[in-house]
Amino acid sequence: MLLIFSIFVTALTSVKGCDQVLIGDNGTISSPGWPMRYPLNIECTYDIIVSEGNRVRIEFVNMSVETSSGCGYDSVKIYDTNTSNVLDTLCGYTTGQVYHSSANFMTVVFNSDDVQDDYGFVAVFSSEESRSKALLQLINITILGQSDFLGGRKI
Ligand SMILES: [Ca+2]
Repeated sequence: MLLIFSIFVTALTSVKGCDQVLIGDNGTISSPGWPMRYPLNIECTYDIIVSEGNRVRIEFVNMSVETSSGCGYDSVKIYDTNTSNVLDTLCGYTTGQVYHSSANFMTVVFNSDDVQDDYGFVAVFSSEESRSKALLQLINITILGQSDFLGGRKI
């Protein structure tokens, strides 16, 4: 619990209703009232923003959301905000799912209907280097390495 709290405070969080905007390279999101049961009839949007040039990695570490076909009753939807693609729609009791955004932001939307609550979810996010940024660094190293090599040869 202490660990979760310390991760949580590393992100700047603003809360409006149950909606949250989280700006930072590490943080935690959870359903309202966690670890108590979530309310009926809610929609909560979590906007996660990490350092520019990086991308968001999110892992669902707790999941207790009413199971239904196609998660039509209660659901956790993960959006790649940059492309508007839905990366996945979750419900039920499976944990350990990991998702990556294509840019430095991601949106998670939690919905519950008017019947049957449950304990909800916890997800931990972090910032990781995007492939294009890693590639740029590799190119820089290669070019720098080459110029050093040419300099050393004194052509
Ligand atoms: Ca429900």
